[in-house]
Amino acid sequence: MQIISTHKNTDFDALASMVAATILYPGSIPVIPKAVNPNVRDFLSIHKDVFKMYRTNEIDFAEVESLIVVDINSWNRLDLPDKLREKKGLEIILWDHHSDDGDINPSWKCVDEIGANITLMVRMLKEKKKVLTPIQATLFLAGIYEDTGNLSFLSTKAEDAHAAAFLLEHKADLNIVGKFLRPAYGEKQKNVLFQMLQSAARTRIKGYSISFSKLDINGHISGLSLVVNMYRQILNVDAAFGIFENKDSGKCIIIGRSNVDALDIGVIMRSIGGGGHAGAGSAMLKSVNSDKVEEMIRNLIEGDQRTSVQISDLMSFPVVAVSSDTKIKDVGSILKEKGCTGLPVVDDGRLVGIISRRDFRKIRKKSQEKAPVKAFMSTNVTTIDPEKSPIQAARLMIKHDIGRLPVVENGRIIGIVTRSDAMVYLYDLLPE
Ligand SMILES: [Mn+2]
Repeated sequence: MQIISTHKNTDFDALASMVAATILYPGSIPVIPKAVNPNVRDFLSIHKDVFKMYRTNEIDFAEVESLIVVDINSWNRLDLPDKLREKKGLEIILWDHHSDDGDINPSWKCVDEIGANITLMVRMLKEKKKVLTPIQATLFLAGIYEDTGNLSFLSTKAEDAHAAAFLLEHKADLNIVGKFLRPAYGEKQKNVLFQMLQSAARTRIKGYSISFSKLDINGHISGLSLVVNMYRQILNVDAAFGIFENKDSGKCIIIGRSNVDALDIGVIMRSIGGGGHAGAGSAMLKSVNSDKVEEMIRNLIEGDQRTSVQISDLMSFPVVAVSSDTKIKDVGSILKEKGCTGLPVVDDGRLVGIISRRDFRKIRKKSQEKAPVKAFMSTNVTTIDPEKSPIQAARLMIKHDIGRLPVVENGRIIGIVTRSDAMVYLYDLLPE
C-alpha cells in the first residue's frame, strides 16, 4: 500500500499537495493529520465527497510499503505512528519547498526553494499532461496564494506565478479561493492582536525598523502567524517578531515576518532552531524567557552577514572633489569628463558644499561662468557616517531627494556613496 501524508496543522498548500500526489501516484491513499487549519477544515467539510481523506485509524500501517511526504521534511511534524518510521525497507518519496535540512531520508525527492509546494507538483502534472478538474485547480491555487500571500511574499518565484496562471487557465475559481482564504480571525486571535497593539513599540536596528511584541499566552492559540502578519502590516515596520511565552509549559513560540529582502527571517529562525523563508518563519524554544529571545534576535540582526554591510564597503574613494574657488566653468568640464552628476566641494579636506548639475541652472549670464563654485553650490549638505547601512543611505537620499551622499568621518570626507551604489547593493545587481 502507498500512502500520502503531510504536516500537522495542514494548510491549503499541504492539502493541495496531497491531492496532487493522488493524481501523480494513482492508487495512493491520502492520510490527513488530525489537526488541520480551520479554513482547511471548512473547505474539507464542504468538499468531503470530492476529496476523500483518510484518518490514521483507518490505515493498517503494517501494509504500508511506500510513503509520500508532501510540504514538510520532518518526522515530528507528521501525524504518523513511530513504527512506520522504523519500518525496514519503507520507500519514501519527498516533495518539499522548505530549505532547512529535515530528518526524513527519502528514496526519491523533489525539493526546491519555491513559494509553494504545490508549484513543484504542478510542474510534474504539466509534464505528465495530467488533466485537472476546476475544483482541483481551485484547491491548488488556494495553496499557492496562501503560501505566497497572493504571490507577494519574498519567497515567491516566477514559477509560482506561472503555476497560478496555469491553474486559472484550468478554471480555478477565484470566488471560492477568496472565500476560503479569508483569514479566520476568531475571538482569541483578535484578543492577541489587540494586546500586541496596546504594547506596540518600534526600535531601530541596523537601520531597520523592527517591532518586538512579547506576550504571555495560555493554552494553544491557532493562527498566531496571521496575527503577527497583521501586526507587522499595521505598524508598517520592516520586520515584526511575536514572542509568545507559555509559562505553564515553559515553551516560547517565536513568529517573525519581514518585508525587506536583506532581513531574512528564515536565517534568523534557523539560527535559533526553527525554520522558514526570507519573509516568514517561526521557532519554538523551551526553557527560555521572552526577554532572552528578544536579545538573541537583536544580536542576530546586528551580526547578520548581509545586514552588516556598511557604507564604507560600498562607497567610492578617493573622491573627485573641487575646492570652493574653482571656476564654475571648470567644474562643468570635470563633471562632463568624469560622467558624474555632482561633486563635493572640499577645502583642506573639509567638506564645505556640494555642486550638482541642477545648480548649473542658477547660471543666468555668460559672465557668471568665471565665478567660483561657492557662489552656486549648496552648503546645506546631507552626509552619512561610514558605519551606517545601505538602507539608511537609501532612506536619506529619498528623504532629501538627492543622488549622492558624502561619507564623512571626523569632519573629513573619506568617500562618496551614490544612489546607484545603494541600488546595486539593495537589488543584488552585481555578483558578490
Ligand atoms: Mn507549504
